[in-house]
Amino acid sequence: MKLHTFFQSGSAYRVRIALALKQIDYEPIYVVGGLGSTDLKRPEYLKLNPSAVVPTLIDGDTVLTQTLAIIEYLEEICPEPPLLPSDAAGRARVRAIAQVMVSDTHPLSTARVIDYLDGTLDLSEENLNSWLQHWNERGFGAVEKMLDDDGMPGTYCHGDRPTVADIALVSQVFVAKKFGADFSSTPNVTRVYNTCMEHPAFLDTAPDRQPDAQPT
Ligand SMILES: N[C@@H](CCC(=O)N[C@@H](CS)C(=O)NCC(=O)O)C(=O)O
Repeated sequence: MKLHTFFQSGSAYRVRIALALKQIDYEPIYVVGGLGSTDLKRPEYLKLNPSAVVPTLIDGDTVLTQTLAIIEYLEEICPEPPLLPSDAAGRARVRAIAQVMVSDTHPLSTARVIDYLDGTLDLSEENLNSWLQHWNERGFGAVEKMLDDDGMPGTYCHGDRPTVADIALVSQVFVAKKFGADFSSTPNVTRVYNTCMEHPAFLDTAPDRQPDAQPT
């Protein structure tokens, strides 16, 4: 497999974690010039990923985009260890937590959205920071309640082993930390994050441990 990736991409981090948990080897292809760079807008790359984003996973002739779809593909071709619970209600809960992070929260703090707010709409730095804080706090506030309210025991989001929910939570904590998000009012999120960061699959794939990492 080949993975188009960039160290600072929270989305690519998700797929790196899933590949590591399933112990699938891959060849990384690093974005040149960073997120939002012309490298992602080359016609050859747009053929693979029309949204001009990372990650893209190539498995033989199969081109895969969108992290949740990629992770579910990996789950189907390599079921062990499972990243989804065995029961329907559990799978729905895990997917719901993941979607609060991946679908509701992450898109509002991507490079293209920041560039538009900052460049096209000329938002002040103060208002841009307020935007980023607001949507991240809202997303993590929702996940905090989901982890708190339904009494699901365990050290991870759902029981005692990592699932897609943990992958989504950890990658978004990384994104939110870049913007200086405050996690003092989300103890469950912090607890799960700390648990995950003791696991080599989360730690070794972390942005600052990637070969393409640059000083920030
Ligand atoms: N929903 C997409 C999001 C992909 C995405 O936004 N990737 C970011 C990096 S985390 C990116 O490539 N951004 C470039 C840009 O915004 O121009 C997924 O889950 O794959």
